[in-house]
Amino acid sequence: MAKRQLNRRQNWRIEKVQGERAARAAKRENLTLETLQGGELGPEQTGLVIAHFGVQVEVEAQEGELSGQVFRCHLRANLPALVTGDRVVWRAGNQGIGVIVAQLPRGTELCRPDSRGQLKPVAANVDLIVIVFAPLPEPHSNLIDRYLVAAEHAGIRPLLLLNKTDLIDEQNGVALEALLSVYRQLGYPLLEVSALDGAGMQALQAQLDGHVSVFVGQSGVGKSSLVNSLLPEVDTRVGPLSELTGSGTHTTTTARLFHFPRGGELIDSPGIREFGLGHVSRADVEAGFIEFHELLGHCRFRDCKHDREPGCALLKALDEGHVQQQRMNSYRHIVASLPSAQY
Ligand SMILES: Nc1nc2c(ncn2[C@@H]2O[C@H](COP(=O)(O)OP(=O)(O)OP(=O)(O)O)[C@@H](O)[C@H]2O)c(=O)[nH]1
Ligand SMILES: [Mg+2]
Ligand SMILES: [Zn+2]
Repeated sequence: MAKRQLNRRQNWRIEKVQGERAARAAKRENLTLETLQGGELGPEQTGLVIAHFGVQVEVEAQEGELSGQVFRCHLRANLPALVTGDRVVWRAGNQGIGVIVAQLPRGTELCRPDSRGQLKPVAANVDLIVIVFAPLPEPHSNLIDRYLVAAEHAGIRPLLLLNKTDLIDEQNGVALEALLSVYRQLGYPLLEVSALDGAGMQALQAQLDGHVSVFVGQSGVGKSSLVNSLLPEVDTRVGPLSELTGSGTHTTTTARLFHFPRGGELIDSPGIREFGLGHVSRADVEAGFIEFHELLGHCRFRDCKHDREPGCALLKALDEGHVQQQRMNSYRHIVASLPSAQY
């Protein structure tokens, strides 16, 4: 017992020392910033984060004579993690590097947990999530469904986008058509394009005009290629697929925002391996399956898990073909992957 108390006291001391050390470091950092700026900072003004690199972000000025120009900025130590699409208050520095003073409230926020389960925003203030997939790398409906749940959870409209239609052939055509038909039946907006030969690109542009969109999806589906096709002057980096596995090679490493000449913005994001939904509840997952909406609340048991319970409205709908088997499997897969506390 005595030993444990001692440990606790020791822990407390360690935490106190570490806290003091962090505070000193933060103070030092702010001091460095002030010296860096020679104590002379421009007036506070609003800006848009168009990319971020660890401790620095790229901010586009939105006011006055600097409007439209891009500046590297440091972050004040007390600021929350900023993300592409964030609106901020910043001050220009006389050494070319500015300082972010404050983050303005986000309208929307697309989040996902990182590999350690910590929730990380992916993009802020977008109103359209474009879920990109392709014949190659092979699409996974479960990943698409996860994005749809995340979109619903964030209150952001989704658009499904099949890229690389030039690669559709006899081998993959049937499976692709089956995949598309699942989402067509659900009424999701769906476009088919090819960044390579330009097919369907005008229809895509029409959907994006005037919106703030983010391209998401597996690495290698062609998100950056689509950006280059839509905005030829941009020339963002595109990478080959792995010859061995046919999967993407994670070419884009940071989300970046681009403007459309006729209004609207587009954020290209790095491809992902998997999309964890550790931050949502079982009810959120249910709400993310739009075909469940009118069924929820009609099961015999209020806490129905839609597994094998008698009188389950979802199982009945599945039986009658109103819910597609693939989507039910996907729902179960996602729920089974939730941390047990949210189950
Ligand atoms: N055949 C064909 N290939 C395409 C098309 N669009 C992109 N590609 C190719 O797909 C590969 C991956 O393209 P990227 O644009 O780098 O893919 P990405 O989704 O941005 O990948 P990450 O940045 O890693 O997430 C490249 O070799 C492109 O040339 C298309 O419409 N048709
Ligand atoms: Mg890319
Ligand atoms: Zn049920």
